[in-house]
Amino acid sequence: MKNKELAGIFYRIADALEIKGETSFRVNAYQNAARVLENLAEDVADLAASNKLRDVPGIGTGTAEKIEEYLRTGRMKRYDEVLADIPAGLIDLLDIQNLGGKTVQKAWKELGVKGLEDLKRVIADGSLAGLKGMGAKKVDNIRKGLELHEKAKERISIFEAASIVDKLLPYLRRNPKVIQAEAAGSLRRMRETIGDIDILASSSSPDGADVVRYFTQYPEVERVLGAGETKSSVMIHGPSGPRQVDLRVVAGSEFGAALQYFTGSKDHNIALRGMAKDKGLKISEYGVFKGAKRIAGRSEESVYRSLGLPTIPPEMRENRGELELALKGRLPRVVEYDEIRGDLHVHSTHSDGRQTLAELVGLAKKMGYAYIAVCDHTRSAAYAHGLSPERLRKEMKEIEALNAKTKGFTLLKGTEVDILADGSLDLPESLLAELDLVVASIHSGFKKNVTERMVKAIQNPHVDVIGHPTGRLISGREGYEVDIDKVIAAAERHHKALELNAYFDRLDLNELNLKKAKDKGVKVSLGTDTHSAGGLAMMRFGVGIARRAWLGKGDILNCLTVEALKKEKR
Ligand code: DGT
Ligand code: CA
Ligand code: CA
Ligand code: ZN
Repeated sequence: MKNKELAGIFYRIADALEIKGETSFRVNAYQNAARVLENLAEDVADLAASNKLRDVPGIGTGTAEKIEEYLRTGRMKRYDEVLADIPAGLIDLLDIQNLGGKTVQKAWKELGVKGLEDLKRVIADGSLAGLKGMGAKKVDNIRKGLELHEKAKERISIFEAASIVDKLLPYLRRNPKVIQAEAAGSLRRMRETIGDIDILASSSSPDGADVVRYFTQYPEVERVLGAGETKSSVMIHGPSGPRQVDLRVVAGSEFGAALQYFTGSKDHNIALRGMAKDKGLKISEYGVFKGAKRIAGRSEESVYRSLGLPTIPPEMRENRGELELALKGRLPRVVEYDEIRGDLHVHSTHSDGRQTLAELVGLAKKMGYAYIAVCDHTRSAAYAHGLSPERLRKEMKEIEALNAKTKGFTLLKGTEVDILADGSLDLPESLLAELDLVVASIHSGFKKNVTERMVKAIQNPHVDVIGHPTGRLISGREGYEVDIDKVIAAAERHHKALELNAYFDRLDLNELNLKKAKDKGVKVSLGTDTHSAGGLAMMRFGVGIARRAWLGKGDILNCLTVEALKKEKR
């Protein structure tokens, strides 16, 4: 549908007129047209085709002609004219809260401000505050708006997005008018980072205004960016600042279709729409239609079923071949969140973790696990209070004592042994041989023969897993200079596993490398690398990424029973 696209164009025209100092009458006319288009249930192109555009309240002859021109030619003369003599950077400034077209106009004409960088400069040097009618208070508000604007543009970690949504969804579901509420968008697909958070709710009232109002009253809302009858955008407090959350409210009969649509990905949806077309059906956020008749839409299952497809797990919806396989009935079965029996990379107070072994047992049992592998650091990781062979032996004794008095749960004796500069390991062979699980990781010399060192570690018969194999941090460290294809090939040759470190800032290997590993038959070991009490819960992000990489139960060590896991070790 071009509705949104056209609304955006009319908003831009209104913005531009405001900057030019046009009368508010003109400006309002375009804003109203944009709002009408935004809330239009029908496809604007259908209305134009059947000559009904002028019947829509709020769309006059002039607006209708502009819409028709755009639908016909892909351009709008008025838009081009209005924007021609305004620096593009100025238009973007209008997205900033507390900064209106009139102020932008003054800043432009009197201070030469042409974009974001200029705006920051005139705020910093005081010249904006010096303009007539401005003052410190107003500028302070603009500065706050600017900070929010910059924050809102950053992608956030999946952990941060999940923390916001985990509290927001129960709040929404408490409202008696809310039938269902779910996260959609990239969060539901478990992407490693999230642009904005998309929430979908269905409501029992005829319009969604009550639910929208309730949403904007959520105590964690810092600012309401917009609120209409069926949708709203707000900024909500997150662990590291306010983040944008979009809400859509639909009727119960449309919930499945809307959830499917707003989960995306866009590419998956485009491909799905093509498949629907091939079957003579039409799919939209409102349902699946055969002619004018809606044949599906209440549940997501009904939407996929009406197209002859099984429900595709959200994490797989990236148009990477999942639809073609599903159509042939050959969609791979990806690992389920509850098929994970344990965590294979956990730190304790013996090195730099904050939980004692006994506390870890309690936390792991709460997760429903049958085992965890205690993998503390070794001596050369001095910053992490790494263990000497003697201290590791002491830890192993303690683990044995705990296991002896714990039923139905096993602490595996493990290590996260440092891979040293020459590729040798930071523990003697004899000690490595006594452990249940040896994870070998690089923690220093990120640019020094990393590939060779990892391959050498893989060749060591005692090593089971290579930890965080690329060393990248999502928040900003590029990682090792490593040829990951060579590492995967070595792991294949020696039947070793590679880690999927589930800590939200690592997610290493990433989904593309995991897919490569799976295709070569290399097994994957999931570990949260937790150092704190909340850390074990990071597993869900790891499983999400595993599902995005199409890993199944058989590809993952953590799906084995503790007996099978020990046997794997030979
Ligand atoms: P993000 O927010 O950048 O992490 O990624 P998404 O996937 O959450 O994207 P967003 O928030 O722009 O849109 C949410 C979903 O809405 C998206 O995954 C699919 C759907 N959607 C948005 N725009 C379009 C569109 O133009 N066509 C189709 N078919 N779907 C769209
Ligand atoms: Ca989104
Ligand atoms: Ca969105
Ligand atoms: Zn590590």
